[in-house]
Amino acid sequence: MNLKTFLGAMIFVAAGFIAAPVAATAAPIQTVKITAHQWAFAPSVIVVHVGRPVKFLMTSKDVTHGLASTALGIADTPISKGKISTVTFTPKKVGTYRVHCADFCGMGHGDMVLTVKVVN
Ligand SMILES: [Cu+2]
Repeated sequence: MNLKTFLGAMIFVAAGFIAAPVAATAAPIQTVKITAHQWAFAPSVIVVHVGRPVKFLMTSKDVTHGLASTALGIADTPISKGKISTVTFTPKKVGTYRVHCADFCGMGHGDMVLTVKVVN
């Protein structure tokens, strides 16, 4: 190993030490349990943070519901009775997002809303 290679290796190792604490302090994923039922989500309001990944663990007490939000980056995810559906997203912008149930679930479907408040 010549000097140039050695110095290169040392910089590589040093960069690893510098990078490690940054990775360790990254915001841990926020997990939120959500239960859907005709015709509401419980909890109905969820507070999340810009840049912090969020994982929703969702289940239904009755029929199939769903969640989807282009604005929040939530992929269209069905929520079925007796199953746990998960969806992960990272909020990008502060705001209050009204996310409607994405699967027709009966009379009150139009009013079935999950409010997601994105804060810093
Ligand atoms: Cu619905």
